[in-house]
Amino acid sequence: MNDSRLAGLIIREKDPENLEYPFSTLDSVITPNDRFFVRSHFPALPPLEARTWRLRVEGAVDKPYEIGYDALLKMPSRTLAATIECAGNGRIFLSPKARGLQWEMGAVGTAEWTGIPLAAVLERAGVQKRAVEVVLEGADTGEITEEPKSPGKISFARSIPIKKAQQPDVLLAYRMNGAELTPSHGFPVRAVVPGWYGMASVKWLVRIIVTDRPFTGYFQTADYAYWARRDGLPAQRIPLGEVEVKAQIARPARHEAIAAGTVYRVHGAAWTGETEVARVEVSADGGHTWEAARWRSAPLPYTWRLWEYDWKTPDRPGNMMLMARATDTQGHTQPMERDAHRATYMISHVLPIPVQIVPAPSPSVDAWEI
Ligand SMILES: Nc1nc2c(c(=O)[nH]1)N[C@H]1C(S)=C(S)[C@@H](COP(=O)(O)O)O[C@H]1N2
Ligand SMILES: [Mo]
Repeated sequence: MNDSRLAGLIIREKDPENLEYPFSTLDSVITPNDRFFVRSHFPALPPLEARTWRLRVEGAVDKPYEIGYDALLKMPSRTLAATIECAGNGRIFLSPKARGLQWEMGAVGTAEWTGIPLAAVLERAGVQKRAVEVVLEGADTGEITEEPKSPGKISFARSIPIKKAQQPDVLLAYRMNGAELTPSHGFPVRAVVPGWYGMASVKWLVRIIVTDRPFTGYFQTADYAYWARRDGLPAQRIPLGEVEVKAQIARPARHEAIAAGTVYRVHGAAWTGETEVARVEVSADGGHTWEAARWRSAPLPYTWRLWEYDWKTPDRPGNMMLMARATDTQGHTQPMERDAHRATYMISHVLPIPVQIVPAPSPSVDAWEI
């Protein structure tokens, strides 16, 4: 592996490959491929080749079939932008410290994906009436030896409801920002499930199983799930699904030094699941007062929107806390407090960004000499 490929990504773990986008470098809607975060659960990349790769479609269908790479690529394709956020993005903000990869704000990125709608691939098989879910299985396998432990060696598999699977925006993608998928991002074909947390977008896709009952596999219920409560009791494991509304500040970066008595352009991105972000607001006083940010990019379905806000910094040096919060078109606003029942995922409360106000630089020597 050529390590220059890692340039511009923070290594959270090398084996399995878990690489983070330095979110403070955000400057465009599309994240370049070599800066797109990587989240993989098993150390070995599955050795897939386009020439021999096969995708099997089976289960509650009339005509199970297998399709190769060239035949799949002959089907009508679509290209759409979608933001993918890992459900563990922002874990470093949890206190007490939560187990799992300590992602800051860069387990998220946006790409333009080209692929075949999953709906078309399913239609070819003839989905039966009893179908309720579609399981997507990757070729990668291994054993999870940390808690929660896996039942021996397993593959990466996740399901989505049949209704979601039949939406035309769910893709079996083979291109990312115009380029062939890289091995790390799921070559030759991956799922892209817009509006859902990243775990649904299964990489190295090799099998699609239409099921007549909910799938309850490891990555569906033991991991990437939370306890729903009934009568005050944890009653049921619910698989993570739709992304929750969220704004992140790119600049200032955490602990950035900012000059007193100036105007600083705060900027970042905001996104949500299957609806749209309606507004972003910024607070510099711990959430007592909020002011509207301006949009810096156009609205696009399933895609983060860049925003900015001109902050008049205080005249005196000291420590400050900046916050941004987003609201979606259904009126959901990010909560100030973390809901502890979500354990280690869905970190969508307002994230406080500490900054340091420092004295404005004194005029330089050159300036004096003029
Ligand atoms: N086969 C397979 N698919 C997978 C994973 C994996 O480990 N194996 N990780 C999932 C998770 S948790 C996320 S957040 C996204 C990350 O996609 P990326 O690595 O292209 O950014 O892939 C998902 N698809
Ligand atoms: Mo993830």
